[in-house]
Amino acid sequence: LTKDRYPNVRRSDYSIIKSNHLEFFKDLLGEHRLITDENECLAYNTDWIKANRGYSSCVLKPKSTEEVCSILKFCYDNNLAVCPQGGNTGLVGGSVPVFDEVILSMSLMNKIISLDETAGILTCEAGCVLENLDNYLAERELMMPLDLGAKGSCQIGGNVATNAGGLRLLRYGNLQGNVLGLEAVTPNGRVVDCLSALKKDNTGLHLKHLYIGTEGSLGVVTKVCIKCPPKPKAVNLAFLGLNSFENILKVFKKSRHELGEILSSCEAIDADSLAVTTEHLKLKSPLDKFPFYMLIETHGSDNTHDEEKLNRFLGKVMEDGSVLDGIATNEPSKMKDIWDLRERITEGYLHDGYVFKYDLSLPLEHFYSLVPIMKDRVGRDAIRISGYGHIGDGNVHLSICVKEFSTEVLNKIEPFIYEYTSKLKGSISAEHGIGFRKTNYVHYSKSQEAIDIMTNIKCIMDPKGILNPYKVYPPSRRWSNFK
Ligand code: FAD
Ligand code: 2HG
Ligand code: ZN
Repeated sequence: LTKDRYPNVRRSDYSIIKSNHLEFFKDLLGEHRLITDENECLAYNTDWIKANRGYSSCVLKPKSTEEVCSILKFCYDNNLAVCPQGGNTGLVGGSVPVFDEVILSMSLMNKIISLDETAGILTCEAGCVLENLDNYLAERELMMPLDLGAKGSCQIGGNVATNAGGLRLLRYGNLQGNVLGLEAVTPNGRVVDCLSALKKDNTGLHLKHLYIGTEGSLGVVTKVCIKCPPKPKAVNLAFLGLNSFENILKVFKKSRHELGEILSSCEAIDADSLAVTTEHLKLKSPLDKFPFYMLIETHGSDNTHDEEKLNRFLGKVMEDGSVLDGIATNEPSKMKDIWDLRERITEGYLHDGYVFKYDLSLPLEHFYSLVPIMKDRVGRDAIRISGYGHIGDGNVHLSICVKEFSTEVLNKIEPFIYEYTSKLKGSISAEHGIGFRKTNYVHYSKSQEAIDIMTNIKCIMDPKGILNPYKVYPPSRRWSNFK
């Protein structure tokens, strides 16, 4: 990992951090919230999957919106590039610097501001860790409207910035719907107060959407106001073994009809994906080996009703042969063990080698089609090729694992995989975003007009291009417009 490891990306002419800049940050934050030590900076420079690394020598940890404003105003005036960072669990290289951008870590902005228990509306700072928020709400019989494997580290601000999807989007919807309001700071240090707690507010443009899913490229999210559903009184989980992808579709369709309003999650896993958790992480599967597995979860308010409904559904899918074996449970520890088999696949894959990751939306009938195609194209060069993900949302996670990164393998995968997705009118990034890794491929999912509008918005909101440079926007558009 050297400084020139991104041969196709040139550092733009931002200022290089100097002692007078560091003096300013030290005066503002004190010496403990300014990190300059190379070893300490390393974790902030390296992403979760260890595929992206920057070399920033300046990490800043503000504790208030006012401090974020002062930092951004100073960076803007001094032409210093900035990389906002939440829990650093992003999977597309958006959360770490590409070169020496100042890292703005939001981790100390972690206070809960208020909770309206009657309406289920939480207002908190952006650096709150998702799991902490969920635990806080659970004590008050509420829950966060999203859940993902990274919940122990990811922050609500990062979730909002990426419009994270997760395991229950099918039931609770995405953050574009659940975030009622937010506060953000512009690249030149002004506060945009859209921290509305109203469910209905059609007063002109909904500016919050400039910050939801734009990956820290237009502003830094400092506070969030979010709708929180009641914590379900009854939770049930089924783990099923199946022999074909066609049967996964049949079972999903049936689950929608039979489970109706209580269906809260529907996930699919193939045998090779499950194997990374059973082999590398030594997790135990409660079922024998099958080509495919499904997790089907229900959230409801009456366990007798839900259990009866789930059992009736399971009886039907076993009787018609689409499910070969399965277990259902509502014991919390057993449900957690089953969820671990699904949620820890990303982690398990890290033990295999280098993983080419694709996070695609595809029409349901094509959800799994790329796995056999890729097995044909990449063949023996790969250690493992597998597909799993949010079947209920049409979002497949395709992983192609090789011993170590190889351009030859990459060329067998890309741009083919994007062309394929584009032809089927899918999305080249269903939930992880564009970040640094996918900027060359935006056009496979967006028209030229749409890209022009995106770029124009970036130019208006961040005319010097100091926020998260080299990311989100296609390079050709980026450089000509911003610098
Ligand atoms: P970071 O990784 O720190 O940052 C992500 C992006 O947001 C970066 O571009 C960063 O600059 C920007 N950003 C962060 N905070 C702010 C802020 N306050 N203001 C402005 N910009 C900001 N993603 C899903 O969608 N669904 C999943 O199911 C899912 N599962 C995952 C499971 C695992 C094990 C892992 C490692 C990741 C998973 N992810 C998933 C990806 C990732 O966790 C999400 O994208 C998450 O929302 C990122 O949050 P974060 O706080 O870690 O943000
Ligand atoms: C998940 O659904 C995440 O587990 C991560 O979105 C997917 O690692 C991946 O490719
Ligand atoms: Zn996912």
